[in-house]
Amino acid sequence: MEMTFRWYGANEEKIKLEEIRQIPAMKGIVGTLMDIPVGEVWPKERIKALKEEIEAAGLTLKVIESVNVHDDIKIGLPSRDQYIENYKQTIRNLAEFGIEVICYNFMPVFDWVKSDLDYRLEDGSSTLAYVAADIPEDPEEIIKKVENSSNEFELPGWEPERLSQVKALFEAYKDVDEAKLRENFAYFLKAIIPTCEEVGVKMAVHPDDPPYSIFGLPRIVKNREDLDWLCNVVDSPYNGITLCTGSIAEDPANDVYAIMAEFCKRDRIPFAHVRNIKFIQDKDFYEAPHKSEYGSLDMFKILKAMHDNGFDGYIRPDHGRMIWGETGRPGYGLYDRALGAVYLNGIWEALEKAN
Ligand code: CS2
Ligand code: MN
Repeated sequence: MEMTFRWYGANEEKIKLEEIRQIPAMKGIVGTLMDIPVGEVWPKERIKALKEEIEAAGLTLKVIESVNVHDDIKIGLPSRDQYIENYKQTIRNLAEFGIEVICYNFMPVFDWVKSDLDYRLEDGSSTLAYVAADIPEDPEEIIKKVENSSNEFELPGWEPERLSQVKALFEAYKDVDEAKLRENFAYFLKAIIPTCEEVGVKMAVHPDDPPYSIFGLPRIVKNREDLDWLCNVVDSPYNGITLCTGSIAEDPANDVYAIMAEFCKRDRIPFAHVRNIKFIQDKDFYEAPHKSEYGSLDMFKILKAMHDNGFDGYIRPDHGRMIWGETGRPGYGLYDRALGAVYLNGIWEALEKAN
């Protein structure tokens, strides 16, 4: 198990690599190149510069989150073949600089969706929440909502250029149901996984967040059956999962512990996001501090499922609250994620020593 921390880059955020380096037992950065438009090849010189910058700070760069998949691939347009070629080239370029895992998602139009990016907890901290009644019917409203609550930063998966065309995007998806989306996903995986096998990079799909349909859009990475489908459609250890405990558990019907155990055992989890959520009522929830007693998930049970089933990949704390007066990208402050990392490392040490 190797602990990592997501970092968006020096031009994108104020948290410094030197600060991340001071988190006890922090080993690596989960990196990205936020400014490369979706669908374009990631240039080697940019990857090289990112790696050198991170290594100069005493950290490693083995995981990328995300290389986003162009909507034309998800919709299945003729232009997808060119975008797939570009994706393969990006995989090759990343492999050249020692990248081992690429996290991505296959959600139509939106990446994650939350109703509130500044949900106040009793202790005065701020977190992200999903309250179904507060999700507007018109998807354009949710875009405005997210944009307004984050005036400082561009949020990943919410690139303004792309979302400004949200009506056209919805129109383009009108004939894409779950079956069609699955067919397009299979087409994509069959095309790229041989390249991954050749150069030694593992693909790791992030579950849908939330793991059910919203705005009438299909969702196909939402439960055990979907993950099983994924593993079988291209049966390769290079076709894996970013098991995000928070996202999977947002549907109370999902048994996050059993899913974690099964897919660790099948060696399909090269990367895990480990976070807690607290249900408010029904499926409504907020993102809680990592420690078990604050949320609805038992973090010991999650890490034990990983440990006992041979997990040896990368792990990161997921979203944290904004605490101690920190401001910035919602979910991605320094302090609470650092506390999360230390807590997860503590549980892991106990699991190792108990054996
Ligand atoms: C992340 C996702 O911040 C988050 O919610 O977990 O945005 C994740 O990076 C993407 O879905 C992966 O492509
Ligand atoms: Mn996640």
